[in-house]
Amino acid sequence: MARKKIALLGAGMIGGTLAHLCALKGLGDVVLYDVVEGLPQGKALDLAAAGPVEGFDCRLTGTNDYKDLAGADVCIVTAGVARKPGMSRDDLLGINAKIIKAVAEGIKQHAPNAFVIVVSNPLDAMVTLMKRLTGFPKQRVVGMAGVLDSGRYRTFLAWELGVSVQSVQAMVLGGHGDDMVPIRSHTTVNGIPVASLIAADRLDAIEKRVRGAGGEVVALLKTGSAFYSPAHSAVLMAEAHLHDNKQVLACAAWLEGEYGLRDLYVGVPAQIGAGGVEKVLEIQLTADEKQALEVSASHVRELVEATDKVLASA
Ligand code: TXD
Repeated sequence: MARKKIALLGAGMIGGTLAHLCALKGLGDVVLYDVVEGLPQGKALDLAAAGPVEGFDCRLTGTNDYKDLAGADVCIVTAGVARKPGMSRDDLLGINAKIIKAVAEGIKQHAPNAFVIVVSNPLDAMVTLMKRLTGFPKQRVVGMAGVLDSGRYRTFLAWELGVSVQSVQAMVLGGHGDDMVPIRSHTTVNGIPVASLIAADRLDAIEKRVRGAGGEVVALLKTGSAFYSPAHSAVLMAEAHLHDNKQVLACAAWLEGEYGLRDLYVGVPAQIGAGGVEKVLEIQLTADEKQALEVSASHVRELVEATDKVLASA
């Protein structure tokens, strides 16, 4: 059976890590695209030489030409600028909206049947733009943020309890911003509700750290934002699609009434398989969680409106 083709739009810190992970996992042939001459080509050539060492035979190609996206099964979009210290994700909107517009047009023309995973920030607005400009169905355009935010939540809880991260199940829903919503009521340690293991004030502190974890990495790195964990998170989603393993993951999915929300992307539990976003799962939320989700969703709407203004004035 022919290998699948994964196109990575953006060959920066996350894009390069994505290429590395796709090759190591044998997910398929990889095309790295970027606007910077030589960057995708150099990373592809470098990674290819690891093939004999690690035993992967996938083809790795670097390009500055959208035509090389032809036939991609999956497109993962990290094109854009990343935060610097003191910047919010929303501050990236002006620049990244124009970049995502160009990328969406490239994908629409050259990879019209691809499953598109958007990573670029501000995530919820950029994935909305991607769906609108490609015209792809909601099943084939999804945003990556919740898998990362849930991973951060799981990690901090595991550290607090001194248990394996694999024993902690948790989801962070809502927009990928400071008002993201850790769903404490569905967070467990091997089925044990976390609220029975950790005091409420400590859980408040942990959840506050989760909301600020992206900024914490930016402040430490000073030159950019997190890239290893975002890349692993996006690859998990790509793998769920390519292997049709129907994982239920926190993803930015297009809602049409679920959770009382309509016509916008918000982080919700979604089943990812060969059909892309195959379904959105509606779970029982506490009154506080429901209200927090609505607040987060209203922030997403504001971001989408701001994006429309940026593009209208471009
Ligand atoms: O959870 C999440 N969704 C977030 C997303 C987690 C972390 C980072 N988040 C965002 O991903 C971040 O705020 C950025 O908007 C993207 C990519 O982050 P990365 O760290 O990979 O940024 P880099 O290293 O600057 O790489 C971006 C690349 C860079 O090589 C540019 O030359 C390229 O994007 N770029 C383009 N590629 C294709 N097409 C166009 N037009 C383009 N413009 C810039």
